[in-house]
Amino acid sequence: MTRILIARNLPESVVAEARGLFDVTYRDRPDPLSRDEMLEALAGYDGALVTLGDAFGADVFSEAGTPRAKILANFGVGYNHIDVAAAKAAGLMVTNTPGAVTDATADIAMTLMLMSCRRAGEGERLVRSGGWQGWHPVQMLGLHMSGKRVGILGMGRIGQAIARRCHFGFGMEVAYASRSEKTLDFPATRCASPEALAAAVDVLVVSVPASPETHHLVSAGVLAAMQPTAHLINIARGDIVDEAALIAALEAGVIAGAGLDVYEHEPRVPEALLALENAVLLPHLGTAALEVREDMGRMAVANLRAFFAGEPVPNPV
Ligand code: 8YV
Repeated sequence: MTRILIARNLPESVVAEARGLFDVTYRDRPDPLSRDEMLEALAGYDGALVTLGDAFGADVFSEAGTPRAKILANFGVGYNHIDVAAAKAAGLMVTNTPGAVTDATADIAMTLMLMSCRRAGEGERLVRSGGWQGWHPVQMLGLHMSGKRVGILGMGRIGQAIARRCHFGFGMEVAYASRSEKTLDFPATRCASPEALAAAVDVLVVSVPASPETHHLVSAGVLAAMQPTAHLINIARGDIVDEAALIAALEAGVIAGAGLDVYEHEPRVPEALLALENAVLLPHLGTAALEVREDMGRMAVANLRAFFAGEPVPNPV
């Protein structure tokens, strides 16, 4: 029977489904695979269901030689922790879970946008500290989102879901920067570069996949192009934003605020960022809802099932 490693704790229904199809070894733990465990996953199993933090770099594949494993089914849409070219060279297919993550991730973008623009994190800390002196007409004034301009950096599935929420829900004007012109069912202006987009909007949302090309795409220069009243939101991957430059921009008032769900070196969040009142910080909650994680798990298992049945795999990357 096909041997599958499930590398991380998952919703029970997903594990049960996988057990119905395969000889499953279930590593019911929250921490990523160690290097030895990655090598064992490649040598001792036909395939593995892996996720964020399981760092299958080129070095792991070269040490593994000719692996037994033929597929890594990633639980998540982002697969920047896997060197896909090296995996393919070692004879492995990589799959992911697009679609299942879209709405939940867009919702977290809106959560961060509202929290950052309306100073909700700061307000909650004020109430909890016992320091709130009572309502007054000019207390904690934030940025009113209705009618403002939102810039989507990366207009893929998640970017479009965010843009739709902004346009239809908040009456915002949408602009975007993307490698290709998109056909959209709502009005949106395409900007020529991240800098041009940054300069044109009140809220800039990072929604591009992580890759060597997008590393530090939101640079000190892009931040400097933003308005001092503007907010940056990142729900993609931490290293797309130059975190040190962001901290400097928030400290100096180059931008008004930031809402982050992801960090350059997760789970490490720099002290300087923790100290900033104008930063809203979430612990990578993008898809953190049971039914979403179940859908992601079902997609990952469906990729494994199709692969071993010799059928076309639904979500190859
Ligand atoms: C996942 C995500 O929950 O799907 C993604 O790429 O960023 C998340 O929301 C997690 O990162 C697993 O990939």
